[in-house]
Amino acid sequence: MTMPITQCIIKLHAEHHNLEDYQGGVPRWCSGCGDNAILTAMQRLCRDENLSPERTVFVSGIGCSSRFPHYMKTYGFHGIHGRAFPVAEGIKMARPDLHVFVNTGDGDCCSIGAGHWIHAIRYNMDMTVVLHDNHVYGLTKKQASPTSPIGFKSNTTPRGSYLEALNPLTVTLGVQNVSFVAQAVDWIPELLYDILSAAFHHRGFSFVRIIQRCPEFLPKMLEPWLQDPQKTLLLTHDQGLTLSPELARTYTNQRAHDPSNLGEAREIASCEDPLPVGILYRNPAVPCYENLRHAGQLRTAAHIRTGFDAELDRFTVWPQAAGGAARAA
Ligand SMILES: Cc1ncc(C[n+]2csc(CCOP(=O)(O)OP(=O)(O)O)c2C)c(N)n1
Ligand code: SF4
Repeated sequence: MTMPITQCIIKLHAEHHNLEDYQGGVPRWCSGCGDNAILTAMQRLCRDENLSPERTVFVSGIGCSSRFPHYMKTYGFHGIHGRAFPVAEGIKMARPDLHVFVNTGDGDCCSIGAGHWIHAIRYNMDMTVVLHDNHVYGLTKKQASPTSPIGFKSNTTPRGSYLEALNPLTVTLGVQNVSFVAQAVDWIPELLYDILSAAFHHRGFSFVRIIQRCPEFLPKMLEPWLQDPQKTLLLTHDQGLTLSPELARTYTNQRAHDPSNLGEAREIASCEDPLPVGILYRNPAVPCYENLRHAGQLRTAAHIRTGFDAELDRFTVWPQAAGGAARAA
């Protein structure tokens, strides 16, 4: 049956989304905080992909960056410190049809949430993961995080931190079933957008580390990279990013890198100066856990109810049973 033209127009209108459709509460981040740029890029991506807000969910842990879901007008879950991944995995298992995003800080992901992070990489569920790496615990006012540079003076390391920083890229690239790893910086909006877009289009666990400015607690730290374009190494490839002429003129330090080459991705990831920006690794052939488990299939309302009833029955004490024992399942 064909749809009348008026209904078609109404449907088209209803399904087209503007930027405002994704803009939630007014962000409370400090002025100049890199989280603002990440939010803008993400809202643009949602608009350009015309994602249905009611079929999109942002999941976070705890931290300044984890306030992200409040600022998106989609579904959201501002969760428990370090636990964004298991929540997101549960959502994806129950509703594989949803677009799932995770926003996590370097403390949230690489410190208290590190165990969940490692296993989430291995499960390779289809979600876009944004690591807001500002190298510090921002929300709790300046404690060292695993990615803080050696010598960094903070409330927990008043004499300067003693250890080399953990590298989230090499860690992720070292885990079985890794399928997508990229690095962006909050101050090059064009690349930030393109990298988030590539991550979104990858089917699997897309891990994007974004080097994020925290002017409140590390005001000068990233200044050298902002001042000198030679300190940034842009990764280019026809299977990766293509640069606009303007960007290519400014950032002349470039390297052709095939994102299917895991060995080379690991080598590039271990370099911090110049800072690699682009897609390090992509392997679309890695299976997603939700597909291996056929998640979402057979999950009609009737099936869910039957399963739920059966589960409750297992623990029901039936009055007619001798001695009040639980009925055998
Ligand atoms: C179980 C638990 N432990 C500690 C805290 C305190 N806490 C809240 S946020 C945070 C660190 C946040 O740092 P990060 O994840 O890097 O995010 P940022 O604020 O820098 O964006 C800590 C330790 C908490 N909320 N819950
Ligand atoms: S403390 Fe740092 S991370 Fe938190 S909102 Fe301010 S600038 Fe951003």
